[in-house]
Amino acid sequence: MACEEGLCTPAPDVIDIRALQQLDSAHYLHPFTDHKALRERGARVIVRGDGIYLWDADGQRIIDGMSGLWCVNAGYGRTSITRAVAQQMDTLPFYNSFFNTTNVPAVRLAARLADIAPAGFERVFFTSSGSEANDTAVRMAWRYWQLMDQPERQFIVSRRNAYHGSTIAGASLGGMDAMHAQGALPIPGFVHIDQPNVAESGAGMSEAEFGLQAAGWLEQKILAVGPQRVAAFIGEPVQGAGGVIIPPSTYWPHIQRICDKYGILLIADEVICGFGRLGAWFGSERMGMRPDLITFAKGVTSGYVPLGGVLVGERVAEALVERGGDFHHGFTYSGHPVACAAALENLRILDDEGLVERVAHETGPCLKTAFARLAAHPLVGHAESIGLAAGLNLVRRKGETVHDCEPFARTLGVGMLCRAHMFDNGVVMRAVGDRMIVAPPLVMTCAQIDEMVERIRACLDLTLEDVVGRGWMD
Ligand code: PXG
Repeated sequence: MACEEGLCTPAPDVIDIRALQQLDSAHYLHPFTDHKALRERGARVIVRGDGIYLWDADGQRIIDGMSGLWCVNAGYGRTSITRAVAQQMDTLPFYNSFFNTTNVPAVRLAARLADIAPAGFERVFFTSSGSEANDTAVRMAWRYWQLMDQPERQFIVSRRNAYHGSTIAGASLGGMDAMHAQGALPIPGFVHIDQPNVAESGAGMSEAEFGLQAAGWLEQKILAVGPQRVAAFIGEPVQGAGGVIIPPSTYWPHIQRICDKYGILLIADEVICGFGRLGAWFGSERMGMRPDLITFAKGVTSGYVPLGGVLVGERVAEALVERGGDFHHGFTYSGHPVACAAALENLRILDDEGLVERVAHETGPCLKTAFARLAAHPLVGHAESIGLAAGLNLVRRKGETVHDCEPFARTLGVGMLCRAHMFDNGVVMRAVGDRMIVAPPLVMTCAQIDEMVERIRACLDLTLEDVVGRGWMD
């Protein structure tokens, strides 16, 4: 039916937007979406991207402050990735890696990833998403302990408010109450500790002290479960979807000590933090972690084609490879040649253009300075950044420290109000409650960071007018 109406052709100038929106709401179930509410509004149709910009079907140019969904690290419009993909499709669009076969891009990518990964990571297992990567890491952790003659080690410790994906294991690892509440999650054996959120829980102590205290929650959980029953702890170096929650510098080193003390595997979920987001190839390096498994997705291909995977450290690789025999796990698209070709070209771009170093030494510091300026805004209680990820808290009353700020009542939905202004004014910024976050493409220049931040400031002004007008602020 869509084709009869001419809607199969993607050229934006021939798209009847309203008709497309109607078809969208009639047929397309979007992820994490209230469809009844969406039907009223109609979805925004994004038709084109170039560099840090997107265009919608109404012709509005939008600064993509979220890199698609934390993934378009190399920016839009990279024709060399398109060419690599087309060439691979012409040569070999698909072949599987089961039954003693392999393909050229998958092998080259595995070797390239071993090159850029932290020392001791020589092997990689490919998936098509971050959720599958985390499921794979859990299955590897369980298999590892079986092979170590400790099969009772089955508990996985994760953190509240974490996001690790939407498969059954991913959603169980995640600490999102709303996801669990929709039924039968988390599955048994997945337990959670609180996140190291300074603003929320760190009152009355230094950041360094709070980092140690928050890491100590892991030890308490291990002791409560029984150390001989815990398989692994999983965490993002910096929590992304949870709201760019940057832990104190003492946190990860202490988590590492605790994992070492009890022999527990450490899984770093680098789905967001990997491939330059924090100004290093992997966030683990930046945060002082020595993980056993690293899960990745998103930035490995800059989102051009779906790909994820698990980098497997020495300890687990030795057991799985040398003693494990057949690992009964895998996906049709593990090592998909087209996805791997896209990743190889994407990694070449990140490397040749020095984008990871640029985040560390140039654009990361620019974002930090720009967000520090936003902290002076009357609505902003607290603003911070790391690499090219940043967050600010909207508050009813500012205070001397983050702990003295008075938040808005959650039910007012001030974050969503602010996000709507961003949406209308051509900048994508996410709202996590009343925390507003950005994670722009790594190609964003300092001048473009200033352009983005000035738009954000204008939208904060509009939000301020709203909340004052509604009597929500003195
Ligand atoms: N781990 C982390 C840390 C993620 O951020 C996943 C795993 C799952 O990846 P896949 O490829 O299966 O989606 C993610 C995904 C948001 C948002 O609102 C973030 C993600 C996905 C959807 C929404 O910030 N991250």
